[in-house]
Amino acid sequence: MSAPTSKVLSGQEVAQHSSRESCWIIVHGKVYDVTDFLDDHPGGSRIILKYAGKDATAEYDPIHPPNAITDNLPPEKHLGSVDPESVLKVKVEVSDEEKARMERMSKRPPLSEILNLHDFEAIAKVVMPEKAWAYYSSAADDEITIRENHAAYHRVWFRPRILRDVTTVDYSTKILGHASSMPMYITATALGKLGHPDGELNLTRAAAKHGVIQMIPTLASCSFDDIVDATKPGQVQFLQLYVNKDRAITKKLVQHAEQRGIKGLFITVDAPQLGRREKDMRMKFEAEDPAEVTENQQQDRVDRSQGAARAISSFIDPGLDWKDIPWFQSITKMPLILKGVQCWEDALEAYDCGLAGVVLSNHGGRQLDFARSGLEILHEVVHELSARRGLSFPNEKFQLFVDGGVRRATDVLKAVALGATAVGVGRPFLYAFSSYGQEGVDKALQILHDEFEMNMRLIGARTIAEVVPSMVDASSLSAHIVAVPGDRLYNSNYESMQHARLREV
Ligand code: 173
Repeated sequence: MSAPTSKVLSGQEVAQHSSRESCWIIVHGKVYDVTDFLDDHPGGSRIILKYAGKDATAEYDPIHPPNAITDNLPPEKHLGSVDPESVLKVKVEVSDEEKARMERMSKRPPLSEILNLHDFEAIAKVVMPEKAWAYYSSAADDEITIRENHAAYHRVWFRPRILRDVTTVDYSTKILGHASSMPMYITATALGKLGHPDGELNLTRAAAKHGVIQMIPTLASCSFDDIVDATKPGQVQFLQLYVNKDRAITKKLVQHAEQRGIKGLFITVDAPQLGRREKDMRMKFEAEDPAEVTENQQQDRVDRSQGAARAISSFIDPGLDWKDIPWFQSITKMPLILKGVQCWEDALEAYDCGLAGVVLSNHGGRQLDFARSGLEILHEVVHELSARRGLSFPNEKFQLFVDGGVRRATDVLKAVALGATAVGVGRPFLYAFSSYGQEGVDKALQILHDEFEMNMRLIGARTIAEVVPSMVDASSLSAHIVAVPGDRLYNSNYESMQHARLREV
């Protein structure tokens, strides 16, 4: 950790260290000597050199975990703080593209005209910075799985019950024993500040208002403690965990989370290596100035073509194994859930290991392309665990969750009917806060509430316990070719991938 130094430097002094030979940068009012670190920066040296001698906070913030710099630089490289008045602002010319984007921002429809979760995506696509949109929306390889995640819901149809008094309906439930106003939670998504300066705090605040649970990502843009500090009394949060090769770091993080009151640990098991998200990768190439690339190629040893996510995920341990499970059980009393289970065999193993549940998920289609949808896996897991262990679902002791592709309360109700305790929703909330900040997330949650209320009545269920398997026909779920009417809203938001193109000279 940093040796606190009280030295105050002037911006002019910092500005003199603006070269590869001596490179200082300012982040959050602190000055760091990163000369020796340049070649080790996972994102390459070029981006740091752009800010040499200057304030790099705005570039640094969205794509780095908050402590990245203090954790990676030895204390003697922490040079002190800087007199803010004397700092040269990096002159960022507002590009024509950015001006056009701000213009589009000013034309957003009022929230009262946003009717469903698809609408947020349609607005986000045109008002977000291109790179941020590419990062959030991209998925693995040919993006087949991301689309299948949504399409799978079209292969399950309702068998509603009638003439039940549905004057009042209650769709609240319990997730890992904690109250939730709906059978859904806000799932973990990285790098919230790419979409909005308040990042994940938009989700924390809206979750409190609507009585839903937020899963905090390991790779949030806001610090873990800031996200926990933003809760209201009694508000429940879970933590998504990427397991570090250095288990001491993971142990510290997990125990800190438990001590701060986190109520469930969701260990990600589907990302031993980050998937190729080509839309995101192509954006990186297009953003580069060809002249600069050639000039610096020799000096830049790190392959940055796979973007910030790949760079900051290098700590994730591909060696994670079933053998590690007892260790997790020994370091925490929090319920442990595996996130990213994709077949009944692994769900069964998780149950036999004494875990609290599994998330049947393919990481929003961002990892293995042609991974099946969570909904399809759910159906199989319920069947096999009932047959092999006599379990019935939803089950309090071993809970099944699903995520990916959910846009409507009807989607959630289908998963609940098939045995899920709750369903995770990720991207729609990113799009909501990227286009409207916290109010967007509030509105998205309100839309889901309204959809639940109506659809509970229409299927004839007064409580979540009454949403049972016989209320759905899932006979086509695992048939991957079934003609159903296309979802026009979803399809018009889906942005086709692009081929490589000739450069404009
Ligand atoms: O899906 C992701 O983008 C993701 O999980 C991730 C992993 C590492 C760094 C940033 C994001």
